[in-house]
Amino acid sequence: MKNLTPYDVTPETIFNQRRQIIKAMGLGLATAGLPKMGFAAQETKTLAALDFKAAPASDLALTPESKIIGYNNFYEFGTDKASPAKFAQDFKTDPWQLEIAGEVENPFVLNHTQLFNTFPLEERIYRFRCVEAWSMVVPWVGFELARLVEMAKPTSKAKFVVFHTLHDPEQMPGQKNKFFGGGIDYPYVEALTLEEALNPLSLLSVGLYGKILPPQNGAPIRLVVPWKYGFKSIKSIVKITFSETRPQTTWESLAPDEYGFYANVNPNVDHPRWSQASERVIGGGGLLAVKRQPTLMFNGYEKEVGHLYKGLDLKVNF
Ligand SMILES: Nc1nc2c(c(=O)[nH]1)N[C@H]1C(S)=C(S)[C@@H](COP(=O)(O)O)O[C@H]1N2
Ligand SMILES: [Mo]
Repeated sequence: MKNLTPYDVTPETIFNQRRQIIKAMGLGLATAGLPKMGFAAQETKTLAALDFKAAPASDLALTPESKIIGYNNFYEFGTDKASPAKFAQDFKTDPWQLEIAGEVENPFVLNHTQLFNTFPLEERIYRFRCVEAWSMVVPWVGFELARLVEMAKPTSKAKFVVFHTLHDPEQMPGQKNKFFGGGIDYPYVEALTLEEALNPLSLLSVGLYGKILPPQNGAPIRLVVPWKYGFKSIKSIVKITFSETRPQTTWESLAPDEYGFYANVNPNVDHPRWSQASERVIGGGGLLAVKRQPTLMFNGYEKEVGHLYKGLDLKVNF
C-alpha cells in the first residue's frame, strides 16, 4: 500500500467544515446571511430532455436539482464539492464508447447514441448517500444494470462486475495533478459482486431530473447503487469488465480501514472517524439548516437487498 499524505484522507466533512468556517468569517454570517457553503453557482446550460417511464409517486422529498448538480464528488475535477460543477463544464461526453469485456460470451461496445436507446429508460427516485453521512433524494433516469449484464452473458467464471472511469488527464485536471485529484491513482475503479449487479435496484444512469446528466454528475453514464455509500456509484464509465477475482477498488486502495469493498449503508458500523448512526439531509434551504435523521439499514432498502448479505459479518465486511 502506498503512503498516505494527510491530504489524501482528509474527511470530506472536515474539509468542508473548514471551508465553511473560513467563508463564514469572510462573509460575516449576521450581515451577509447564510453563506453558500461550497455549492457551485449554477450554470444555466440547457441539457437535453430524455424520454423515459416516469417513477411512481413517492413520499420522499426530492433534493433540489440545484444542489444535486452543484455539490458533487468527482475528484477528477477537484476535491472541493463545488469544483466539478466549475471544472467539468466543457468535459466532452459525446462521442463516447462504453466497452463490455472480460468473462462474457458476448462482449460489445455501445456508442453515445446507443447508451440512450439500447435499453428502456425509466426514472427511479432513490435515497442516495455520500460517504461522510450526507443524504439526498435524487430522481435518476437510466436502465437496470441487469439488462446490460444479461446482454453480455457472463461466463460461469464471472463473479465480479468491474467499472472503469475515463482516463484522460488532458480533460481531467485531477488526473494531471495528484494534489488537485486527491491523491487517487486513476483511473477510478469500482466493482460489485455479480449478484449485486443483477439486483433490480442497480441502475446505470444517463440522466437526472428528466434531463441528460450534467458532466459533474458523471455524464454520459454512471452507476447508482442506492443501498451503498456514494463512492460506489462510479461516474463517466468507459469500460465494464467481468472478472473471476475481486479487483482493487479506488477507495479501498486509498484507505482500506475506512472504505470497504461492500460499502453498504449501515447505522451500526461507524466510519473510523465519524458515526454513521445518523445522516444529514441535503434538502431545501441553506446547508446550515441541515436536518439530521437516523440512518436506515441498507439506506432503507433492506427488503430489496438484505438477502444478498445473509451470513456475512457486516462489521468485518464493511
Ligand atoms: N469517477 C469518479 N466517480 C465517483 C467519484 C469520483 O471522485 N470519481 N466520487 C464518488 C463519490 S465519493 C460520491 S459521494 C458520488 C457523488 O455523486 P453525485 O456527485 O452525483 O452526487 O460519486 C462517486 N463517483
Ligand atoms: Mo462520497
